[in-house]
Amino acid sequence: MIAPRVEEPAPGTFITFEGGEGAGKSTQIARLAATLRSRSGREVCVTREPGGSPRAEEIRAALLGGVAKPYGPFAEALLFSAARIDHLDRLIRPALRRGEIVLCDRFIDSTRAYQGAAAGLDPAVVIALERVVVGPTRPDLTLILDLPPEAGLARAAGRGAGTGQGADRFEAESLDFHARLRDAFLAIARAEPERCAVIDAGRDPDSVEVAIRALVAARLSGLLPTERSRGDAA
Ligand code: T5A
Repeated sequence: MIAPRVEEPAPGTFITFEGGEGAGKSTQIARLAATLRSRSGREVCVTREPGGSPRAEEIRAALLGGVAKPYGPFAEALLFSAARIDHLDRLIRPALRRGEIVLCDRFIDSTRAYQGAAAGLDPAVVIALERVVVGPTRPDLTLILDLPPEAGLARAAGRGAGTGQGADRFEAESLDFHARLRDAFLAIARAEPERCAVIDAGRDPDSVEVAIRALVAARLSGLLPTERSRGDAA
């Protein structure tokens, strides 16, 4: 018999970034990481899904190359889950146990939105997978970068221009698929307002960064002390 895994609450802080293609997650994660490194006094771990650990990166290459597409959304969800198990065990949970701030580019909400809402996998299956794969390791805050799909896909295409890289497995889906994704992320935010916040990602990168900093400061007290309060404490 497999004994249930009992987990102590970890002292770290887990922040995930979600949204459609090209919403600006990687750009904003890099900016927030730099801010947190200079102002929080804590270690910051930046990671992504699918991927984040060597084995999970191997699964990422297969998934984004479309290897699992012919098997359908359930099989794809199982592969995302396999990558997530390794990522959680090897990187995320150890970092949280050390008290670090973990910034993760996509996590469970991407499975809910892409394989669930957009590709049609039964929500009960998605939730069951979450329960066994993620267990209690849930984000403290999820920032959903919201953008019309046309704009996000144009950004993603612009980034790939001149690199010889075409659209990946999910970027190549129909506009209707990407519209369902956007609706799904907004529905997740409405259903879990304590965990999630929606950011208007259609603005310039500096304005989006300011909005994200304000949200992090408001939602996670003590993580981003102002210059003034740090000076007062010194
Ligand atoms: N997936 C993932 C699932 O289907 N299920 C799952 O469970 C999980 C975890 C991952 C794919 O896997 C799927 C979802 C994805 O399709 P990926 O390459 O990591 O693939 O895809 P994305 O996460 O979408 O990464 P992108 O790099 O495409 O988008 P980002 O990170 O949101 O955007 P970013 O920062 O790289 O910016 C894109 C371009 O826009 C510019 C940037 O300079 C860059 O050129 N930009 C802006 N331009 C104007 N204004 C702004 N505010 C801008 N911000 C950035």
